Amino acid sequence: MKKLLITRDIAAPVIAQARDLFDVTVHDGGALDATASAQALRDYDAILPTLGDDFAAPVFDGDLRCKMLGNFGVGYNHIDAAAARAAGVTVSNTPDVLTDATADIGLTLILASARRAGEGERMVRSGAWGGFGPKNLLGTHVTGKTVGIIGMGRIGQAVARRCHFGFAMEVVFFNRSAKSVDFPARQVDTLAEAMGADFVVVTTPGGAETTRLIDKDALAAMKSSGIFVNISRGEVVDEAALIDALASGAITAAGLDVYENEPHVPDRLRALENCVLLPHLGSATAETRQAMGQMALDNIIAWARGEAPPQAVN
Ligand code: 8YV
Repeated sequence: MKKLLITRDIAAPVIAQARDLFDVTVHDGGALDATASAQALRDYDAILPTLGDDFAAPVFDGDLRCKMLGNFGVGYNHIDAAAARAAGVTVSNTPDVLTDATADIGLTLILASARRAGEGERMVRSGAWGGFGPKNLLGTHVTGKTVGIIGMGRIGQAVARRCHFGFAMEVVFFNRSAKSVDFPARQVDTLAEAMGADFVVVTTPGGAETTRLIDKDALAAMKSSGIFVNISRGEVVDEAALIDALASGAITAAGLDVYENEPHVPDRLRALENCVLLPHLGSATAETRQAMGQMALDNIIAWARGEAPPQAVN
């Protein structure tokens, strides 16, 4: 039996199926650092890793037993897929199954940040609410506003659809290649133009090409009434510049699901009232997480049978 390492405890039915087909170890000690990943690549035939596990280029040096990484997650910026390929290791991911759940978190953050839901919750829980008031916690209207989508991939389109069909919003988007979609949405030529929308939602992949795409200058293109949402990867945004923009009032609010150095969230950010902070919940529904586990495992099974893993990325 081939040896499979699953680096976190995932849905029980997926683990049970894996145990029927492989000699399975489920790692229960949190994310793998580079030393643990390098060792795992020597000890196992296949690995089912996830976000936080360090599979940067150096871990692929030397003689590896492992030939397959079935990543749990669509984003795989924690894996150097080119270095893996060079070492003969196939990498797969889990697209599509998490698109709706992740887009729903985008809308959660648009609404929660616009309507000051975090502040309101804190007020009620702390006992500070004094009752209804015509001017209490006035937020920003969402319906009919413009949204700028940064990265019109699967998740970007799913957010845009919700904004258009659900909230009658005008959709503009910035995408590195030309893209046509089957609902009203206008592609703009510059990042700054999309940043000028009432709401900005970042849905690009992470990785070298998008690191700090949203820098100080990009944030400066936002309106002072603008609301910024990030559901992609923390490193896509210059977090310090975002904190400055929120603290100075250069932008009105933000809703974040991802951070530059997860799980570290800077004190300055946590102290700000005008942002809603979620702990990377994008795909966190029971149904979606099971589907992600199943897809990751299906790719590993295909590889074990000598077939091409359907969601291979390298
Ligand atoms: C995942 C995500 O849950 O799939 C992704 O890329 O960002 C999340 O929704 C997370 O990466 C764990 O795999």
